[in-house]
Amino acid sequence: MKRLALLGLACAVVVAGCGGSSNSGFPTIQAARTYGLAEFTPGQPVAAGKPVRVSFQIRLPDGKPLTSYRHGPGPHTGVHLIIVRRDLDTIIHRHPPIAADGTIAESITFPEPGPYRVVVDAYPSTGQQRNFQLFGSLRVKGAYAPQPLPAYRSTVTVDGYRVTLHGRPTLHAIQANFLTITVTDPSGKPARFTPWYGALAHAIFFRSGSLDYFHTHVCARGAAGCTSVLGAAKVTGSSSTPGKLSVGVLVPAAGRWRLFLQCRVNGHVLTAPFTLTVKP
Ligand SMILES: [Cu+2]
Repeated sequence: MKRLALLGLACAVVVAGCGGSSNSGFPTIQAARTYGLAEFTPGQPVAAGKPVRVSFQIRLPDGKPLTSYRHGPGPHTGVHLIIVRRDLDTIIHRHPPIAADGTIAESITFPEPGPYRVVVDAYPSTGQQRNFQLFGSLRVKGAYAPQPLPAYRSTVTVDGYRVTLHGRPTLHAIQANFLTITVTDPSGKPARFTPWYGALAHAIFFRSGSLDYFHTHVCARGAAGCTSVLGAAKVTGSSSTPGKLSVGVLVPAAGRWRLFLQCRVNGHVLTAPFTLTVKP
């Protein structure tokens, strides 16, 4: 109950039309006076391993498509399309192009069968609104063997890069905290981060089971539009030493969370997943 009440509050503060969450079935056009996903494709299960065109528009409360999005440097621009398998085994994160008529489309190859949650995190340039999320789902054909959430591990190796979480702060819901994370390249040297989708690192959080979502960033020094806001709490990551990140954690509810840390090193985009426990 507490969790739901807090989430409701966060939605009311951050977003005018926080509706649109559908945990099952395909996205539908929302009722009047809320933002919604429209013209979402694919509307049918798709094959794994083949490119699929994922496309949609965001519909405004007045029924028109949203065509005006924030742009510029920094990560808080346009539309972030984040698709996770329900068991949090796979994540896809893109910032697709937006056509003049508001159509957003991206070609995506889904690696594995199963049910996926679609999160559209939008940064409109109009109104007072910061950003808001809309949700959908899609299914990739084939047998789905859900994986249990892995136990906590402090080091994850991706393509020879070692991503290590140092210390283990006690994390609480709706309280900003920081994780110190280092990344070394295959030769053991500190990684050099280069901006990807406007940030040195993206930290995408999903809660196991309910798939609640939050997203924070680490930006280059002096970058604008890098602070994530949840109700009255704010967090901005930083990186002052090569290979080292101070990653902001801010999540709406207690539980077990998957953190997908993404950064670009030597032209490589790395995705390092960590399991985190967040207390009430
Ligand atoms: Cu991001």
